[in-house]
Amino acid sequence: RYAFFPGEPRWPEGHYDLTYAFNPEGDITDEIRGVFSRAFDRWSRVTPLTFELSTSPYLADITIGFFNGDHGDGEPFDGILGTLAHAFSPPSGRFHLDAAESWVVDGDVTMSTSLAAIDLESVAVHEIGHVLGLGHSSVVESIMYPAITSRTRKVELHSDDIMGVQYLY
Ligand code: TQI
Ligand code: ZN
Ligand code: ZN
Repeated sequence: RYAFFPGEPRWPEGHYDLTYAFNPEGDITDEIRGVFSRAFDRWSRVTPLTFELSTSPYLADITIGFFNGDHGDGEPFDGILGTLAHAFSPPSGRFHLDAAESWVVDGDVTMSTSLAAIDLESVAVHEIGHVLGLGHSSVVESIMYPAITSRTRKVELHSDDIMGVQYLY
């Protein structure tokens, strides 16, 4: 079953039109932009929330960036596998991905040459769940279940994810 962060933090009512931006240090391709756009769409279809791409990471509600190792928030990345990404509970909007992973973008492996490749869209849909206030679910088929397999694509929200996010919004 779905879960929330302690205290059930969420984006406040009246602030449902959220913006997101990519950290300017990254090399964000149109394919990567497409992956995030689709991932946000999956959540906006089942909630009153909307997500619009902004060019300013200073003004955006949600900031997305790829980082290596220690990147200044006390939760360093660890290279290939281990931690892949993390996102903080609302209203932080910080969403970081480990640049050391070989991310699969639209079925193609990019950014490195490891055998253990992780589907970027699957991780994006999961982390956006955290950005919106969802914790981990015990339902194995849900997006918020805390397990992922190399090269596996799991991007469709399960009714458990939808019930969780609709409780918040
Ligand atoms: N990162 C963990 C995660 O996003 C970070 C984390 C651990 C966390 N416990 C948390 C975040 C509690 C919020 C609340 O779950 S990860 C998966 C999954 C990771 C894991 O890199 O291990 C996905 C990133 F679900 F497959 F395990 C993305 Cl999809
Ligand atoms: Zn971080
Ligand atoms: Zn998680």
